Amino acid sequence: MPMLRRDKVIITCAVTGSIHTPTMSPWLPITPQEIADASIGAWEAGASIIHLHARNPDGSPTPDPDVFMEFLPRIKQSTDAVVNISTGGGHGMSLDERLAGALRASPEMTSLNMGSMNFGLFPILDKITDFRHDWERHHLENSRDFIFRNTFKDIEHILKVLGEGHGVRFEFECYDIGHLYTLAHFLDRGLVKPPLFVQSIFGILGGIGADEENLMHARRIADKLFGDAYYWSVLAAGRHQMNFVTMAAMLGGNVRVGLEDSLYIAKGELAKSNRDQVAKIRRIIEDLSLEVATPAEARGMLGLKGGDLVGF
Ligand code: KMH
Ligand code: ZN
Repeated sequence: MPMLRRDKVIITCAVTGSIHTPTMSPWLPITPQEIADASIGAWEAGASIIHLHARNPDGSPTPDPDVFMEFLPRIKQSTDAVVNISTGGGHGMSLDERLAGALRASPEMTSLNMGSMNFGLFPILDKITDFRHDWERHHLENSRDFIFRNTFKDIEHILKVLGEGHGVRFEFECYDIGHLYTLAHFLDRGLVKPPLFVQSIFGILGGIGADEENLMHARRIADKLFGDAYYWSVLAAGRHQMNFVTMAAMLGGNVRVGLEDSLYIAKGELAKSNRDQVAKIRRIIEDLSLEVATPAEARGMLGLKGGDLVGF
């Protein structure tokens, strides 16, 4: 059976996201300065790709391109990291809003979510009673009745405006096995080009659960659908983060860590920085006698346009 490609291990760090809220951790990067510093720290520790969202001063997610432009140039000046901008944005944003930052910045990579789904953040409400900001409770509560919309038309639109229009390549976010088949459909139609960077996601309520059987199944089906036309990466939410990415590295995959996906560095211990999570998985990867990819190596593997062709 054809197998996924294995070169060095690409570490992606997703430094802030739009899931967690300021009450959950004092270490969550919020301001442009904090997001830039977190990105630089993650790169110093060994991340070659930085996956980015933006936030307002109160910590709520924002699609405002002006906010992205406050931290993107700082990251570019201080690192050679690949900048990957989210097109998933945050709950409640329209598709146009979700694309605004990426269209302004014309980065080397963006995320591309491969299906519509329920995206349940509300179970976190059981663990927190006092929130620092009113918006946090609403944000979590609203997820009971929110569809994270990524229709076939939406996906085609993103492929056209960012892929064709800006030479962007994609982190294909796959929250369930069906999303792999959707990606295969776009591959069959020639609308996405190998090598694909498939991000298998485990443990989001509404998507596939964080069970090892699912990790193996995702790998098997991705091998079957994409053969050597893809690189596989894995992220898992919350306490499943480190063990799932470790298993992915052992199985020939790449890894994503960062405070977007988990606020913890060990059981019951909040991560004080994105850097610490990257350093931890880097140690594990190297202890497994695997090598971590530099940003230049990641660019070569994924066929990126280069850091000199971005719009920031
Ligand atoms: N928050 C992750 C589970 C995106 O930004 O487009 C998925 C994600 C989506 O990173
Ligand atoms: Zn994201």
